[in-house]
Amino acid sequence: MSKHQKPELRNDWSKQEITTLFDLPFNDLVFQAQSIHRQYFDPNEVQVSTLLSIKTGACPEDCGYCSQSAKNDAQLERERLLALDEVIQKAETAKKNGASRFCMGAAWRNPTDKNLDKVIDMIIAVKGIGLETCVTLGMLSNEQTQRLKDAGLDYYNHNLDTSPEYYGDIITTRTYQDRLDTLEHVRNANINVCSGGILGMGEKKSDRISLLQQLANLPQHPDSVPINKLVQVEGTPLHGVDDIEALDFVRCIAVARILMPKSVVRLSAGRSDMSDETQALCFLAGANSIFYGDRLLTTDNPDENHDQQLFAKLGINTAVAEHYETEPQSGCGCSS
Ligand code: SAM
Ligand code: DTB
Ligand code: SF4
Repeated sequence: MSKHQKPELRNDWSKQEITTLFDLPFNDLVFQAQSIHRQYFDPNEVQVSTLLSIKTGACPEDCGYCSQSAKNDAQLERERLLALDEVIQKAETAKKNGASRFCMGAAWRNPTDKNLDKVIDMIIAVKGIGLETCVTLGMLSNEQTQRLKDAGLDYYNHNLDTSPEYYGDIITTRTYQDRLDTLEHVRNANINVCSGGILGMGEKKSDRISLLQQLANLPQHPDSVPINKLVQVEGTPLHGVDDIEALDFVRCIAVARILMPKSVVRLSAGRSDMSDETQALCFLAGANSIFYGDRLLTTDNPDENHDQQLFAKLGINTAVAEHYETEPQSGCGCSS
């Protein structure tokens, strides 16, 4: 690949190729990731999304990481589906604070058609405020996905979470194939796919490689790839599991950027216990999106002031809307 040529998008990555990337010296890996990043994106721009839990807790699924599973013992106030005016108020605040996208999450295995009617009203109202919309509602049928598309939904978030090999240790109430099927429905309806995973759940390096391979070898790369670091919640089976080392987390971001050059890679949950320096390395490795606002779904996130200060220190601007792809810059960012 010449310096100015955009890397081809591939969907046939082998585990060996991905392992070779992981095993590169750190500086070589991050340099390669940043060089590719510059082919498709402004290196100083980050997209910001604000999250809202529109229906909290009492979820029938048994995801071992999640505060909202009825099968876990996390202390959580459960809430019914929020009223439309409350959602509008939160979205207006998010817009005022500078978010470009509003993501609404519900603790469902899948939405009922009646629930979907209410979520569709929310999507229409949030779009009316001038924000992009994303929802994460669990599994979807083809018909439900089409209804969301007709309502104007921009993104659907549905994560693979981990490797197919480790998956059964984390969730037993739905299969990996169920997740792939929902992603296929979303793709078929032409809604932008947001799909990624969680690191720091006690997985091996081979699981990280396998998760990234699954994402990169989907028929189309997800438009958005959230890389979450487990937020450990007391009362969940994964509370107390060994944390992922910061530099290993950065390596995963870099490999995601190299495998999926055109996807927006989101440095997602887990920033509250990451140093500014680790986050800066994640941006250097190709992360170009975050969740913005002091709350994720049920856990804390850095507040807006902190993120504004970090962006100012790094000279980062926030992107106004999606598809902020820029003209390619030189491969290494140098003037030669
Ligand atoms: N119930 C829906 C589902 O699971 O598809 C949507 C909401 S669910 C909370 C959305 C995603 O949040 C999960 O797939 C998982 O990747 C992420 N997540 C949940 N709890 C987390 C935690 N404690 N730390 C990091 N990520 C988490
Ligand atoms: C995603 O990948 N991460 C977000 C969003 N998609 C829905 C959720 C993170 C949840 C963190 C734990 C919580 O706040 O409950
Ligand atoms: Fe339910 Fe989603 Fe939490 Fe799993 S991740 S328990 S499906 S809310």
